[in-house]
Parts: sequence; structure tokens; C-alpha cells
Amino acid sequence: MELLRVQTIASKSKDGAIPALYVRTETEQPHITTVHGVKPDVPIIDLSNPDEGKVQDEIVEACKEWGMFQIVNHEIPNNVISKLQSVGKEFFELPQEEKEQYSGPPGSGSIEGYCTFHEEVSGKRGWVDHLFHITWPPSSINYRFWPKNPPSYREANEEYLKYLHGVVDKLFKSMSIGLGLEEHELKEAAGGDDMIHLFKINYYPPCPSPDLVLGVPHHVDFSYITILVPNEVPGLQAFKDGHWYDVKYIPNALIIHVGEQMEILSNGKYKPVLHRTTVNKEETRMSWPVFIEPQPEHEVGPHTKLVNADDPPKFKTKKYKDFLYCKFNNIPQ
Ligand SMILES: O=C(O)CCC(=O)C(=O)O
Repeated sequence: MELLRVQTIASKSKDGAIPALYVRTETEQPHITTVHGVKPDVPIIDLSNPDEGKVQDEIVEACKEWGMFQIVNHEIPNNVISKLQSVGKEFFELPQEEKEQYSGPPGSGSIEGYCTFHEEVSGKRGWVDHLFHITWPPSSINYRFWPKNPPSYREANEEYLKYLHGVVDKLFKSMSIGLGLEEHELKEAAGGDDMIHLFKINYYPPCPSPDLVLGVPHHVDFSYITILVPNEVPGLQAFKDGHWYDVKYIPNALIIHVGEQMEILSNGKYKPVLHRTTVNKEETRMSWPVFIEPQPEHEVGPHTKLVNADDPPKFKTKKYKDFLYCKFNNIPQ
């Protein structure tokens, strides 16, 4: 059954009540569960610091402590990021019928396309619509899910991707050295240049009762790492030591999440971050994450050089598609 898009619901409920399906219980409502006042910040790491050893240490520390950090001076030009944002925004501003042309066929089993998630286990829904498509490697791309309108959509995405490869390489290199491996070993074990880049656009329309709803509910990413561009409307929150913290908006920074595949590959040394998003009363929040994932047939397990008699494997080795099957069917890994 076709789901009503949140963008449509939002346009009808500007001053009024929102459907009960979106109202969270008090244990989740962001105004009750967010830490206010003086609080620790998700680490901000300047990649242009000439002291490479320091940058590396900061990345490793952030992967162990928070599972999340922001990077600035990452060498992706600001205009490349702005173009990525503006074509994504233009797509979501198209008439509803035009966006629906990109929705995935029901029951296809693919996550790609324009979509709105069904109810969570809690019976609630997030205040967000999405577009998903793969942007790398070329053999995994299905252009049917790439918007043709605006016409510069593909060019803007390809330009961003060109620069993103450098950021992925830099992060994997630092994370590899931080585990005591050679700089190329972590990426190689993760699938090298065949790793999938699953691109997503989140569109969170304004909500009359932002205190009561969540955009994306709390979760950890399945990916190795996720690289996220936000717009200027804050909303991302990270969970640390039992508390929810707002992640500061920093113009032109990229937000990095450690995902579950990285936790497995590092045999638990790097922690995936539990995170969620809140929404805004007046403004549309958007974000552009890229999930760096294994190919479905790729086997992921603790790196062989990181396990020994004193440090036995904490996770099973299995194909990524089998990991996903367990996740989606609530089967223990
Ligand atoms: O919008 C954000 O900042 C986070 C989005 C997110 O966590 C997701 O799409 O999985």
C-alpha cells in the first residue's frame, strides 16, 4: 500500500494537530530526553592540521569514545557541497507525482528509490521522507533511481563523489593505523574500491509539534562508516554515556558516523554511534548521508590480524547480505 508522504502530511497540518502515529512516548520525546546546558561536544577534527599524527590520534580517539566526529578542511570545495544540497532540495520541491516516479516497486527488496518508512517496532513513524540510490561502484548503480530533474542532479552528485573518495581513503588510512595495521589493510579487508556508496537524502518538513516527534528514530548505521552533509537546521543527536546530545551545526563540516561493520572489522575497538534526529517547527531540515558498505557477498568479520588467544573474535564472520537478513528479520547475529 502506498504510504502517505510526510511532506504531504506536513503541508496539511501547518497549524494543527499531527497524526498520533508520529507522537512519541515520553521516553523518546526529544524535549524530555535531550541534555541541555553545558555539555560535551562531538569532537571536531581539522584535517588540514600539518601534524598528521595528531589528526590520526584524534580520529582514533573519536572512533573509540563517540563513534562520531565532525571533520573540517576536508578538501571538498564548499561549492561542490552547495550544489549537492541545492539539487537535492530542488528534487524534494518537485510536485509529488513527479517524485513518486522514483519510488521503488513494492516487494522488490531493494531500498533504492523515493520512500517513506513504515511503522517501527514501536508502532510509530518518523517525520521524514527519503531518497536512496547507490553512487558507487559503477557496476552497482541503477540510474532509474537518480532524479532526472533538476537536470544537473547527476553532475552535482558525481562531482561530490569524486572528492568523497579522498575523504574515505583518508579516514580508512587513519583508522587502520589506529588499530596497529598497515595503512592500506583496513580498506582492503573492507572490500577496497568495490565498497558500496549508498547515498541518501533525508527531507524533514517543518512540524507543528517538534517536541513530540522524531525524524529518524534512534539507530546505529549498518555501514563501515557514514559521511553526512547536513543543512543549517540542527537536528542530529548522538547518544553517549546514557544521554542524548545535540550535534552542533558547523558550516561546511562533514559528520562521520562509525557503523556496525566497522565495529565488527575492528573486533569491537571502534564503537558504532547510536543517533537520532529531531525536527524543526518553522524550517525544513535536510541531510545527505553516504553509507560506505560492503558488497552483499562480501564477508565481514574481525580483521585476522586483530584476533589472537588474548583477544578472541567478538563477532561472527558472515556475508553482509546475511547480516542484513538477520537485522531485517530480528534474528540474532
Ligand atoms: O539526518 C541526519 O542528520 C541523520 C540521518 C540518519 O541518521 C540516517 O539517515 O540514518
